[in-house]
Amino acid sequence: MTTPPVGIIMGSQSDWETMKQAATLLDELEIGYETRIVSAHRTPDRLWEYGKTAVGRGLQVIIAGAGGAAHLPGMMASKTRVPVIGVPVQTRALSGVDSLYSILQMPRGYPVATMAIGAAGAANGALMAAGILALQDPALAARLDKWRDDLTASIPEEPSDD
Ligand code: RP5
Repeated sequence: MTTPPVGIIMGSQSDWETMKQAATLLDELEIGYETRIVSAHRTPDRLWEYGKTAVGRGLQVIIAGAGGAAHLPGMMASKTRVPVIGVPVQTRALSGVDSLYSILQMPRGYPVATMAIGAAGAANGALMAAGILALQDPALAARLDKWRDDLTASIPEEPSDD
């Protein structure tokens, strides 16, 4: 089976609701992806295997979402040089600030491109991945430019009561 360019991974089934936003955007931009539940704490061997094989399999970007003690994106970045985009999933206890801090503050040498908390972060993760892939793919670059132009055109100049 051919490996798609993007891996969307998440710490739990409960993260899928958020991470779906990334999948939807990749669909819109016609970018191939795979989805996996890879938990830093519950399935550490799966995380290790995914990271160890990422380059060899041909993954080009990994979008990793997790909540709470969100170690998945950082641990994945420690295991592979494939760029990791981290999505802090919103939590009930601390509103996702816990996830954000867990993902954001990486030590020198192992970067994670950290997005905003929640759904917007997941969507932006996909757009960030698209921007990286578009550097080497003119057709994708054109689709991404059009997506951005369409968004701009959809913003009204004045607010309405409807
Ligand atoms: C993290 O714990 C997951 O990324 C998830 O956001 C959070 C809660 O997981 P569940 O208890 O809902 O499976 O590992």
